[in-house]
Amino acid sequence: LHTLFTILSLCITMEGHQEPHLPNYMKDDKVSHETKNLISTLPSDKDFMGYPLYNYKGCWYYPNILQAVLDVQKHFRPRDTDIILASLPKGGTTWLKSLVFALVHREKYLENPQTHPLLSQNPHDLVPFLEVELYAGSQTPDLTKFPSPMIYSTHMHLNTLREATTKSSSSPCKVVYVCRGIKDTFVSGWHYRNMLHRTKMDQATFELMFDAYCKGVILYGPYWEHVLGYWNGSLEDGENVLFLKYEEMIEEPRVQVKRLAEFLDFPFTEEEEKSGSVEEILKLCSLRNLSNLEINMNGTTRIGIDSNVFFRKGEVGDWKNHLTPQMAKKIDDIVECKLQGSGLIFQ
Ligand code: PAP
Repeated sequence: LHTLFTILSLCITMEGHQEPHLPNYMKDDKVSHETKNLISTLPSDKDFMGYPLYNYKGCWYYPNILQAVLDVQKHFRPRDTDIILASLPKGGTTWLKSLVFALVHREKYLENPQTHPLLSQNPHDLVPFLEVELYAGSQTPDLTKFPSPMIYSTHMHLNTLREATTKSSSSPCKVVYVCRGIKDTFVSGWHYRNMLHRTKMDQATFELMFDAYCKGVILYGPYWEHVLGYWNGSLEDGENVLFLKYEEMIEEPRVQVKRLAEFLDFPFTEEEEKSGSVEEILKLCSLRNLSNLEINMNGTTRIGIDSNVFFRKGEVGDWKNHLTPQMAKKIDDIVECKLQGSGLIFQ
């Protein structure tokens, strides 16, 4: 596998022909013998840069991520009170992490708001990813040291997550999912990959990535399988699965944050509402506020990713600046067809 990685990465079309900077989760150096055997039986394909992806139970993974997912399934046993935030990459993860952290811990920082952890730490370091951080590298972390409720995050499919979570809790812990229309998710992902790999990929690579989205061969994809899993989960078990849309959060942030607080059993009191607590949280977690903090401009997250790559425009409809009308129609038609009959609609 390692040789394959090296050969493929040499074939990538990029300015300067540099080796792209790769995060650990895209590598294959933490895979156990057992997982290598499993991988050899799985359907495989290549991502738009030529890196191999493997399909495990309907979802595409790079080898190290798959190893971590298997370890999560084997070892992760949350408490009933824990909260899990789920999303596809670029679906609104960073915003959701900051909002839920701010909501759950709001009483602690009333007296000294300047000590709020969101002012000195990246949201990803306050709400760790299960498979990208805690279980990465085949670790079995001690989760008992975390306070209750602990907020975790994941990009795994709901069925994969539930295989782990239903083994321990007497009641399933609450899961909040955020999703974003595929075109903006794709465009956000394109900018992210350029920043992540510290390179500037060309138009031909942009088109390859677009085709990969249309085929569904992307990390954690296909997009429609991911969103449908959580959408159906929220319909079947609305008490434990909340489905949020990034676009609705942008359009009516107050309504959506109150919905989120109620779902998590941390509702705003009348007094809090009158004193502007909802607005305070929205302001604290706003893109403008977070992206201008020193830690998010110049810091690096615990998993070694530059903090600033998580903040860009945060606009609905930025895809119009990148996709041709034909590309937009193609991807819209695919998603519409895949979501048909589900009741899930993207404007
Ligand atoms: P991740 O899954 O890798 O953590 P994620 O946070 O889901 O990424 O997506 C990043 C997008 O959310 C960026 O969108 P853009 O590329 O279209 O600009 C980023 O700007 C946006 N984002 C990050 N933080 C916020 C926030 N506080 N409010 C609104 N949008 C945000």
